[in-house]
Amino acid sequence: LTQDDLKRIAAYKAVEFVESGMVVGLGTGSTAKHAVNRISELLREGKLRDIIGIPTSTTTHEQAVSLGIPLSDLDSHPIVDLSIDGADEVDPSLNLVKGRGGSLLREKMVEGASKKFVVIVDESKLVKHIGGSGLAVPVEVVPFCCNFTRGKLEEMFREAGCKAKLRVKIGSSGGETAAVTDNGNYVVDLYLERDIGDLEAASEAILRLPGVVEHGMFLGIATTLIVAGKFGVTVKNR
Ligand code: DER
Repeated sequence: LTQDDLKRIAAYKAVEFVESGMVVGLGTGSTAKHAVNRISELLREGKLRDIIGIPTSTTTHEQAVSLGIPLSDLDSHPIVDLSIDGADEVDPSLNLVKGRGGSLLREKMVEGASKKFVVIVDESKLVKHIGGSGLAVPVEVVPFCCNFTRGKLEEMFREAGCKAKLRVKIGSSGGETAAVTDNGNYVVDLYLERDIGDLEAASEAILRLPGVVEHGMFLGIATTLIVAGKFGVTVKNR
């Protein structure tokens, strides 16, 4: 089984929770993509009806449009029945790191408005503590003086050996430019060497910084975790 097979197995398992008539938050990333495909398949087969999708990124919006899934938004549907999305890291308390795909703000808005949020991962995403994978905790920041904000974030987590880096992409001219989110903001990635300890305190400290829009730690939002591994797929409720 490849990693993508595991992602698809987890995604298909999550779609079993989708019932006809639901308003469903559609996640973003290579795992959530399989869930969106599966929902469209069941709609085509008539096994699901009257689903309204709330996409968490323009990428997912385009995928869902191409698959004919009826879409709406939080303005029209402020309460979402069920969201399905991947994660970059999951700790034993179902706290997540998300946003390596840059969609964390809309994901947190949709998934935070959901009665149920089912996280779908392959087993490589499981960590002992947030930031433990050595990969980054993303923070969405306004473009204005983003280096000032970057410096403040790095200082804030100095104890955890934090290196804060502005996320860049290769522009059309071949040079590096700041990556821009669906909302026109930038992303600062926090690379941590040690556990940051109290996640709630860290979350509040980050959000207090003027210039910060949102961060990619999803604390107490996920309700169900589906993990696909070489020994099968498990479902764990919070
Ligand atoms: O960027 C994101 O928030 C994605 O949902 C990420 O957390 C998981 O992406 P993946 O399923 O491609 O690993």
